Amino acid sequence: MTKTGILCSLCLLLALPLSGSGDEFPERFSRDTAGALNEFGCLRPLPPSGDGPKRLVMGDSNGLLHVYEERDGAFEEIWVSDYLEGAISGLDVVDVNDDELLEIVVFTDRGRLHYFDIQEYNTLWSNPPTEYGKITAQTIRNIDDDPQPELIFCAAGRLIIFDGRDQFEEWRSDEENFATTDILVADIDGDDEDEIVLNDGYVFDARFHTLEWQSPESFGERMGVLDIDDDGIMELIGEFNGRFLRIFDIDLRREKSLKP
Ligand SMILES: [Ca+2]
Ligand SMILES: [Ca+2]
Ligand SMILES: [Ca+2]
Ligand SMILES: [Ca+2]
Repeated sequence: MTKTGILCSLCLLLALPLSGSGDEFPERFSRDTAGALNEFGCLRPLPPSGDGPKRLVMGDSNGLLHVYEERDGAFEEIWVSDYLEGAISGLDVVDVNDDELLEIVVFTDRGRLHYFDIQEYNTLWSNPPTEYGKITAQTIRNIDDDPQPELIFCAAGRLIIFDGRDQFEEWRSDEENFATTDILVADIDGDDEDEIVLNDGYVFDARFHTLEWQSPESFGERMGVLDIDDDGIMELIGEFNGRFLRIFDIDLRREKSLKP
């Protein structure tokens, strides 16, 4: 692969939506024309209905969810939610309840979870207001034997695994001091089982939730994975201060040596 090819792959990996079940962003939302838009965690494309216009869903820091529709080359707001009790800190468009329809799943800074349908934007479900404290990081993936995805998030310093369809907490960590702001799920040690990686340096087995490694140092603010030495095992690539990249061999439990 050329140097440019590797860079493109890196950018793609770092910029991919968390679960990727929604439509792709329109072509013109590239880095060149729209800045970092398609890397934002609170902005996602919505699948158009039939041949209908493109739509976007965006959650803002005032706790409102907006849906925009493309009209004559620009976007216009066609729906806005009620106040969702807390700044919206993450969202995804995913079939969260395994009924073969996509939902909008919203996480707020103050521990609220909300599901919306993508036709009329009705609220399908919300968790109780005081169930969780501050949610600092989240992702949605199927990490066990049941077909529905799990919501994997850090709330009030704990790692929580939450069943997406039946809406109950499957597991929570004993540790309650995580300062996690990014969560990644991938097989990063080559044993064919996924790990849950917290960017503040913790690696859990995704299925059994055992702590596999506590790194003495953070993995950066954002994380991506790519096998860059063709050994069949993903390397973890962490971004620090919004720019600097460091590469970790999680299977060897250390930063990768890249000296020439
Ligand atoms: Ca669904
Ligand atoms: Ca599952
Ligand atoms: Ca693994
Ligand atoms: Ca590798």
